[in-house]
Amino acid sequence: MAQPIVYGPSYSTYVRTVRLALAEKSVAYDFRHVGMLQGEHQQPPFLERNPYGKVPAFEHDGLRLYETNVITRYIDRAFPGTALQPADARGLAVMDQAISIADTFGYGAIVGKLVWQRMVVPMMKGTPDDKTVADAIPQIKLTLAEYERILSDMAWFGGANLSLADLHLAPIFAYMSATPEGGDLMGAHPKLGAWWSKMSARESMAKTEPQLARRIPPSLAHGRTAAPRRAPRGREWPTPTVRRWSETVARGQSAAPGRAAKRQPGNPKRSTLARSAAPPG
Ligand SMILES: N[C@@H](CCC(=O)N[C@@H](CS)C(=O)NCC(=O)O)C(=O)O
Repeated sequence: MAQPIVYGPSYSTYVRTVRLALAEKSVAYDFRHVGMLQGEHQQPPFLERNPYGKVPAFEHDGLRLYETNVITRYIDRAFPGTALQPADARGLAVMDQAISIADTFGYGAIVGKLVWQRMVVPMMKGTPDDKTVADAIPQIKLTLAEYERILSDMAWFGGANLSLADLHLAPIFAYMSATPEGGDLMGAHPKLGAWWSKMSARESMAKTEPQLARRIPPSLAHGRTAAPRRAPRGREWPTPTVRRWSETVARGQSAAPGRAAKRQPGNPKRSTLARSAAPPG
């Protein structure tokens, strides 16, 4: 049997979820980078793998898949090793509920707004839009409160054993906890905090640590003013993670200018990453 192939950048939360599933099952795989910040996910040949222009895409023995939920379920069913889905209907429902909340409500507020403004915009020498962050906070608080309630006294999202839900949430929490707001947001939820301590210490998390973008498109970076280096109360800012990220990007930029994302005929959509990076207003 051939090794599966994962297509996408390691810094994508959804790509990391797929890689976490493979790591938890101890499945060897090929990992092919797709430069999302350069718009490669919205150009051929990636569009042949996912015409909707979203990462990740996946291939195994000629079977091509996209949509993280579909890919991770396939991985769990197709490969031997620890089951990543509960056997009972209630556990499965809890797992599905947690994943659905992340997809529908959590990702957009946490990654699309908070993480984007606090980590990606400064990385591109832009000024974070505090209003975007403030607007996202109620939705993030609701999402975390729901996770705290759903987790209840279970060890993992779905019961006594790690499940796909834990792997969907972990990459999002990893980024959120690196923002200045992350500590306070998580501090309000002790069960979630205990879950995160366990989850973030897993070997699979170390194995899938994002390799942050080496370069960003000049179209996104050009003309932006340096972000004010504010020091939120009681917190070093930028955090070591953000500083490493910014430095890596800065090195990549000076070494080799990135390619600007090109619009393709018939595919005029810009990346949501690019869209959200637009200056406020
Ligand atoms: N429903 C998709 C969502 C994947 C997704 O949103 N991926 C993000 C990166 S984490 C992406 O491709 N963003 C690029 C864009 O929207 O242009 C899945 O479950 O795989």
